[in-house]
Amino acid sequence: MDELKRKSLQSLLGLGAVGALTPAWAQLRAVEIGALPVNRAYDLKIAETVLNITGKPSMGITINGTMPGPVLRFREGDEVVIRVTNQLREITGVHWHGLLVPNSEDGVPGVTFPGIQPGETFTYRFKLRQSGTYWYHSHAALQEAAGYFAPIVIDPIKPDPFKYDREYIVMLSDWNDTPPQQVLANLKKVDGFYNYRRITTPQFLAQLRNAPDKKARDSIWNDRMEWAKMRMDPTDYSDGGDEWTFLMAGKKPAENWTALFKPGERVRLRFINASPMNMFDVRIPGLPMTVVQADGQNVSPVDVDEFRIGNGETYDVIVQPKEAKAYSIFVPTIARIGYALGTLAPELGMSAPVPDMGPKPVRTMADMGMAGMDMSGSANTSGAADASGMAGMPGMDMGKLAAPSPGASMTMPSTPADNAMADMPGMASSGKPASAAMSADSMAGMPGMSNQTAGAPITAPVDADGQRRLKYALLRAATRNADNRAPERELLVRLTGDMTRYFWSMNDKKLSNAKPLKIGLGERVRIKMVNETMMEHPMHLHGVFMELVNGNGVFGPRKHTIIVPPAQTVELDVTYEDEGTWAFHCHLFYHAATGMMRLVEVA
Ligand SMILES: [Cu+2]
Repeated sequence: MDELKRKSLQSLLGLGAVGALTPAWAQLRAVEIGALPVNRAYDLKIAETVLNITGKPSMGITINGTMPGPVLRFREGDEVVIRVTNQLREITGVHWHGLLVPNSEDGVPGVTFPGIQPGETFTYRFKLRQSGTYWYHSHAALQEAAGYFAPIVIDPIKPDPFKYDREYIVMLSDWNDTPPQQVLANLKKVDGFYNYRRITTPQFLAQLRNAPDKKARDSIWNDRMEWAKMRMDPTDYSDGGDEWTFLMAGKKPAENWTALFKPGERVRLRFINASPMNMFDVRIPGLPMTVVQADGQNVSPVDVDEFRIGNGETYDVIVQPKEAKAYSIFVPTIARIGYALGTLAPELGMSAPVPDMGPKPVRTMADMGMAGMDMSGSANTSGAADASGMAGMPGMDMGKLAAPSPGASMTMPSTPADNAMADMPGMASSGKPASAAMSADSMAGMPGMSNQTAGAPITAPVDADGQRRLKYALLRAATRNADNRAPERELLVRLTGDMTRYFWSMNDKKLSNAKPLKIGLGERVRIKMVNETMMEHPMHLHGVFMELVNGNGVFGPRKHTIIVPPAQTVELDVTYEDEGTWAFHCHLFYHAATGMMRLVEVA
């Protein structure tokens, strides 16, 4: 046990910290949301608590004694009151992730309010202007990574446009026995070791373009990929010692958290990625999922076998298990360093086979938008990645492409080719999946489906490995966005990283060195996010929904968190209706903590 950890535990014992409880909603037998009360007021106590996740005690921060904390179940339109008592030894603040609240209630200490002092109680009050699946977490210091988060469910006034018989929350998280302060220190330490290999993506692409021949290109590529393999996994800094555990409803895979169903029932699963440092690919082998909601907002249903969920995102899916058997809810991290696991079953004590995670994914030149390069010999990703990377690329031989690497290409940005895929008539209500064997060129030429009404079912195209994966281009808001004006202005936000020490930034500046971005109240602004790094960044904007520009026009999905894949550009439109200074940051915890955050002044 390292020094910091020992001290933490000693001081905790001295303070008489108690062991953790299990929240009612996350017992080993999952509690149905329908059984939880709908309230207008909640009292939350934030405290240090000794947790035992891995078999040895370590310090966590709990809400009302549990990790994750209690579900807040509300009703849309209600005026709610949440009293938060801070029993920590430092300032705290609770942020309601995805909720549209007045700036003073947004919970970011030092930005939207002074924060909650130790021993004090702060009362949040706001009216709920939305329904759906959300969550709440600390927005102070390094608290969130110690387990300080929990779900929010807001029942709609008008019933959702889909039916289900039961519903469960599936909250995903990660855990490390090492205290967050030490994890951060380790990241900074080890990253320095790899510094000499670190170059920015624009430099890298320029090097590839300028290489004299294929051999030189391959050499540059391979060298970079060695580095990228390490960096793809945001937690892969450890030479041993620090181990991550992946949790579903706060439970380890071996605990077999189980949600019950009766065969034939429609079950709504509300997935929330509360993980500080890991993104996941979610699948339930043998059970197709219909995505009906993204980030709390209803979308036109999309049938998929798998979806990627970034830190902070939520997805609601409907499944209909027809047989009286167990199904694994299998949730590997995108870097395949481990998985969270639970079971859907007709009775307790059942389990289903756990699939192999497959190989660790490898990035391809297509992922990097290097469409003009000779791709032969490189492992390839599938689906939209092919189309987006290769559309318009003359002479590209699709036949050379090898088997897909799982997970490397799920969530693609709104490149023109990506949009074109969403416009494919084959993906409309016919139920006939679009073929992944189609060439990118023929996809790009498809006529649009802009006349399609919201709500028509879509089937995700089949990737080369037979799996239908959700892509951002397939997300279509169930209702038209309120503001259909064209953007008046474009804001460029480059996602960047420092070359000499572990910190992440926006437009090359850490939060501490940067001026706030300015957006007018009611101004229609397009934000263009350009990822100049080799990692995904799940970007979260407070105070407004981002309307993703993905080819669906006024039906662009409303999201509070958007993954920007490496070397890709993602555009979104916003219209702020609440003034104040709002946070805009990467939801990878240590990215935000080291500077990948901006303030947005809305006035
Ligand atoms: Cu990031």
